[in-house]
Amino acid sequence: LKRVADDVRTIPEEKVPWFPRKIRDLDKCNLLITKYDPDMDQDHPVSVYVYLSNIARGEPLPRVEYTPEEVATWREVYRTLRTIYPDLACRQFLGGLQQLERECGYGEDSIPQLREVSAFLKEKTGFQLRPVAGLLSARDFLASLAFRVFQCTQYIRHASAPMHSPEPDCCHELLGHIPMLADKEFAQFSQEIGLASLGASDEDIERLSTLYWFTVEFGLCKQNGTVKAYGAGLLSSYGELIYALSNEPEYKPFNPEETAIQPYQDQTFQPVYFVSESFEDAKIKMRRYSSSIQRPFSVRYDPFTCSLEVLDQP
Ligand code: TIH
Ligand code: FE2
Repeated sequence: LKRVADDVRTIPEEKVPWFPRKIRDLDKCNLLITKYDPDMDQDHPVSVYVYLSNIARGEPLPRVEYTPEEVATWREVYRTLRTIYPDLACRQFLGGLQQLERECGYGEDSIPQLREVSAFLKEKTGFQLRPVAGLLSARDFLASLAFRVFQCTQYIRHASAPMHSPEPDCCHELLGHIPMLADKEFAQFSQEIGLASLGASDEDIERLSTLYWFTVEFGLCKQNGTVKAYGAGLLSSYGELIYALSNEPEYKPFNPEETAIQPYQDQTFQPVYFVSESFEDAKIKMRRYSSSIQRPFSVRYDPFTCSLEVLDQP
């Protein structure tokens, strides 16, 4: 499925894939890639609330009544992870989580609602949340980051597998991603990946989503001489967080050219993790990589109008 922008001037044979220009256009960025049927997946059942994401801009985020069993799953996930965060999570994550606990009702007793969390984030870094019914195409998911919009699942993993889920669920979004997105530098890093993806070729999208995978989802970074986790897929999985910092897997220094082509694993733990010297370093390297991606135009985000300026390269 490819939409082609008719309003981007290009030389004829170089078609630019359609991309959103304003935040409202994200209503069209909801292409689900897997028809994930939890009843068919016996290994990894989840209970699914299907809220389709064709929610017009401005409509309040839907509230979910979680069942007592679901809250019990959240409690177990929260409690076990909370005990190991101080040793294994990066500083930015711990700071964000503390703020969420103080200001946004985070704790083991209830599953935070996207509506409140979105309002919290908006104040911290300008990020906002949108509900999504399952896995999105990489192109659509990355495009939303360009507008500081984070597409979130709202259902929770099955009670039988609290320590690792092969698919994102609300534990992953709320515990893995949200504390990081409350950090200004990390929010910027995330948006820049999104901006680099707009109108990019399928091959570049593949490389950018691999980079996203090994940084935002499974990234490690050095802090005060020790390696800490900042990737959301680690910070929401007790099993993989312990494993990733156990010295058992392979570690490689983060280097976008190499990281972008590393094959990855989405059903079980990663065999390799990439370690950044610092956030600052990851951001600089990623920027250098992004600016090497060839596009017949350049984009600039206007935060006042939440829209893009698209400029033809001279
Ligand atoms: N493995 C993560 C967890 O157990 O929370 C969820 C995912 C992250 C990235 C892909 S699936
Ligand atoms: Fe994620």
